[in-house]
Amino acid sequence: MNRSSFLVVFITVLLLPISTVPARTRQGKHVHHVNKNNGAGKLKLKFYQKSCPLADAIVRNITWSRVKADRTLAAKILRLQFHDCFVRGCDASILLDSVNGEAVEKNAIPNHSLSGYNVIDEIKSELEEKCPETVSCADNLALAARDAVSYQFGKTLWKVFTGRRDGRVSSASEVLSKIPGGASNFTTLQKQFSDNGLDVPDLVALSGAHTIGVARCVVISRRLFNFTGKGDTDPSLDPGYVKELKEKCANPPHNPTTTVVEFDPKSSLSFDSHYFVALSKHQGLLQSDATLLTNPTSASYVKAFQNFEDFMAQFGESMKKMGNIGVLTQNQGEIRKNCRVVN
Ligand code: HEM
Ligand SMILES: *[C@@H]1O[C@H](CO)[C@@H](O)[C@H](O)[C@H]1NC(C)=O
Ligand SMILES: *[C@@H]1O[C@H](CO)[C@@H](O)[C@H](O)[C@H]1NC(C)=O
Ligand SMILES: *[C@@H]1O[C@H](CO)[C@@H](O)[C@H](O)[C@H]1NC(C)=O
Ligand SMILES: CC(=O)N[C@H]1CO[C@H](CO)[C@@H](O)[C@@H]1O
Repeated sequence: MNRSSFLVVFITVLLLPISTVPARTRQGKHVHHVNKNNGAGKLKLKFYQKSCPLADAIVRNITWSRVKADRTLAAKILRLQFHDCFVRGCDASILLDSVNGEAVEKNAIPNHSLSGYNVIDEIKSELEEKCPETVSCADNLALAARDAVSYQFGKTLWKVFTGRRDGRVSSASEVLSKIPGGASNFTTLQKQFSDNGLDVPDLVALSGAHTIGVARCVVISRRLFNFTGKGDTDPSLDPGYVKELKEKCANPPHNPTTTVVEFDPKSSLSFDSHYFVALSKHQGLLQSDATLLTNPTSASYVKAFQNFEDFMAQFGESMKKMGNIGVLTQNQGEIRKNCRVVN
């Protein structure tokens, strides 16, 4: 064992509560692996307190003013963080622009409707002005996603641990297998989430992000008009809801790639627990939403999260876990000067 790995194990053992020492040290290899490859434990609150005391305020200030002017941005920015974290971890790889025609994450198919990049750029310029090369784009995005959702409440809804660093790689080819598709079944969703250290309560709570925002008709066209290839409709959908959706998405007159429908009709700008109420009435927009009713455990969370406090408590916890995925810390990666390009 070399000196640094000895130190890691030694310090880890010191930090463990006495009662768990025997069990954990037998899995010493595993503990070491976690320390080496998962920097989540190195993220902390007030990471920028000394290096950039204004960081949190700058992010909140700009995010709130942009969301105030355009309430639909809250959903955009929240979704950006999800797409960042599920591919290569929360390393701001989603923000990188293509160089020399190489397709990056934002060029991949699930990107079509992603936006909000300009807000992150605007925050970044202000951060660079006040504290050059200090605050990562990955932290910028994690804080902005929290603040975008929080605007509605006038206070921050969950704690964001910071200290992430930015990755230097972004590749379109990695996206499709990592970002769940709207037609996913429960097995696939559970697998994709557990690959990221997220369990069923996380899956259900995070799907609750669909309490805000919209989806393009194209992502539900099959479900509405050609479910099994016979011009039929998904029978698990509430018939009244189907009628509404069919009118909104009928092609012609509507262009399915540009026409959008709200995830949570009439309250798509409000972060609340109505998504779970609608879902229970078989009015979940995507098959991936509806499928949460097909598993007894997830169905029980769908029921529980109809209570806003219970939903919010789990959502905050799950966002923290999502924000930990594959983070780079300390001397890994870099602090990008411009979120769209590596240094
Ligand atoms: C459980 C697996 C998930 C699936 C299958 C899924 C799928 C989708 C799809 C297909 C859309 C519409 C995209 C389009 O119109 O092209 C969408 C939108 C959205 N997703 Fe998800 N999503 C999932 C989880 C999440 C998570 C974990 C979050 C955030 C924590 C999230 C946040 C959003 C938001 C806010 C929107 C609306 C964006 C807007 O209004 O522009 N989704 N999602
Ligand atoms: C927040 O925005 C207001 C108005 O734009 C500005 O006066 C204030 O200095 C900003 N605060 C920070 C910390 O950026
Ligand atoms: C779920 O979807 C995957 C991928 O499309 C498929 O291979 C699998 O058979 C499906 N599982 C169930 C239970 O339908
Ligand atoms: C419906 O799906 C079937 C089978 O995938 C396909 O052959 C047919 O062209 C589709 N119909 C429409 C109107 O898209
Ligand atoms: C913003 C952006 O990069 N959009 C791209 C999303 O992916 C499609 C297809 O791969 C591209 O044509 C878009 O330019």
